[in-house]
Amino acid sequence: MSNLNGFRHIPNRFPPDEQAGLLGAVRAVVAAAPLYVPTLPRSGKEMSVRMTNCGALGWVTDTERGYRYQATHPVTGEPWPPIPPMLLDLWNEVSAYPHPPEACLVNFYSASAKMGQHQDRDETDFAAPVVSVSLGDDCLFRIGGTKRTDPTVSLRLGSGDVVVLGGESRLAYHGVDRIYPDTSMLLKNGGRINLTLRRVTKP
Ligand code: MD3
Ligand code: FE
Repeated sequence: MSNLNGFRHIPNRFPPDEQAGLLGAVRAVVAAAPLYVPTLPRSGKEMSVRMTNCGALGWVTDTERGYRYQATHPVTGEPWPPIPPMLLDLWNEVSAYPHPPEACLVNFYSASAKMGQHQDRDETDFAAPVVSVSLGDDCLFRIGGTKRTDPTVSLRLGSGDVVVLGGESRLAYHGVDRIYPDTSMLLKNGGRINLTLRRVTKP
């Protein structure tokens, strides 16, 4: 694997009872900050993933203003709700970074949703890792190197899995090729939730 130093996959980091606890916290976040339909800069093309955030800053995209972090929901104009304590605890355990995360992006995938290969580079502090939690249906995740043409590896992420993207993997291209429907009972109506904890600004 090229450029995957700093990549760590922790299968089943959260047992089923803690997954249910996290899901409850995510439902409270979504009640305060509804999922919205992100659109690509300029083209206005809708992404298939639905998004919201918690934390001081949220990652958003819309046609007019493009990719950015901001302190308020792009539709309601309200501040984002706080990051749930269970996720702050996870960050303290796995990030090896001495400052708290500022953003937690919540991605919801229906059975047909995907995320194309991209780099996460809207943050100004790449010293901190990105910490990801998967809930619900399994997905096929694919990660490459820091160049779009680098070779990629695919891996299946299941409910309760955690992925830590630090070091050289922090700027690796990555995406979600597919969802495997009906592979988890956590979400009554199926689908997948991904939570990503991020440090955005330099402390
Ligand atoms: C590798 N989310 O929100 S999580 C994203 O499953 C995103 O929703 C995917 O890519 C998802 O930007 C993948 C795992 C992940 C998150 C951030 C990364 C992998 C990463 C940052 C750098 C390299
Ligand atoms: Fe990403």
